[in-house]
Amino acid sequence: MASNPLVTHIYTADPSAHVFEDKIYVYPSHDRETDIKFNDNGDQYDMADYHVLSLTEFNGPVTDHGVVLKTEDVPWVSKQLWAPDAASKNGRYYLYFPARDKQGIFRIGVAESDKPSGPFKPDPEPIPGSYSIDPASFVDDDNQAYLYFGGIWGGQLQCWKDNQTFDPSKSGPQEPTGADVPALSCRVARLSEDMHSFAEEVRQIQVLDEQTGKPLMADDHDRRFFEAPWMHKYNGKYYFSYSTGDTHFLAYAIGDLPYGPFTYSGRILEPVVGWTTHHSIVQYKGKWYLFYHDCELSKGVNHLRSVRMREIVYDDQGKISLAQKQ
Ligand code: FUB
Repeated sequence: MASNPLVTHIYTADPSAHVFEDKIYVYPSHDRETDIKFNDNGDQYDMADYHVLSLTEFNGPVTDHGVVLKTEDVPWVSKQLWAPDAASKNGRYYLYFPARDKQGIFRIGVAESDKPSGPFKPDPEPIPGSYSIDPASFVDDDNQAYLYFGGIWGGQLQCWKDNQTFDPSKSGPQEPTGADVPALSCRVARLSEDMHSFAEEVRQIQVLDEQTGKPLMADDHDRRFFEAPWMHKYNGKYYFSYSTGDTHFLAYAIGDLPYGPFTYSGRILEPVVGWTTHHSIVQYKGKWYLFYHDCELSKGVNHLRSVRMREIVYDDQGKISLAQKQ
């Protein structure tokens, strides 16, 4: 059973939810109408600003805090403000967002505010060494912050080698193939104390098969990482979750460290209406919630999505399932 969309006055997607100042704040993409035809590069996802939403109860009223950042505010951005996330550290708030730079290459920017509801003031340049899409921040119990990021095909992850070299010939719907070829995976770096840069070389994380202990392979499209990383902690374990892209699942893997390795542990959500699936997981007032999107409100238009939320539960082994009663 799906919940209602959080809001219906605008289309929203890619929800990153956090509890700040006793409320749930949701940092979504703001989808808009476009004449750009659907393609596997995601050109039709042509978003130009961000709103922030907040709520204090499941299925309760939602406040739209309005536009908190737009393309024109950011000197390095050319187009496509894709899935953002936010973090809080030492009383300040940080919005991380991917966009194409003036050369058409996806980078990740950071913008700062003194309030979770923004507005956010962007740095004039992207985070040095950042690339691809879908930043997801995670501040651990020891106050160390990490940024997970990456997405293949339209998100260009397959174009990057050694964190340095961008190969434009790999743009578009292509990725490594082969039953014995390791899949591409999400990237992670610890953030600097001021949250504006990477404090270390970007690493690739590994998702391991639960039986063999070997990394998932490129042909394993039902389980391999595609985009939409999220990190949360439950019972002292690190839960890395993500979209499998062209197979449309939300999957998760569990590890003992923020860097992984993570052992594949199953699916959180089956395919929704629409091509993309993207989510976040947050604890609020003792319950756990999955925020996700689908295209039911737009009657299946892939780039016009709506954010929803559902309660999730954990079993004795720490496995996730959707709560039966919503
Ligand atoms: O919203 C644009 C892109 O669609 C996101 O960056 C991906 O995760 C997918 O949801």
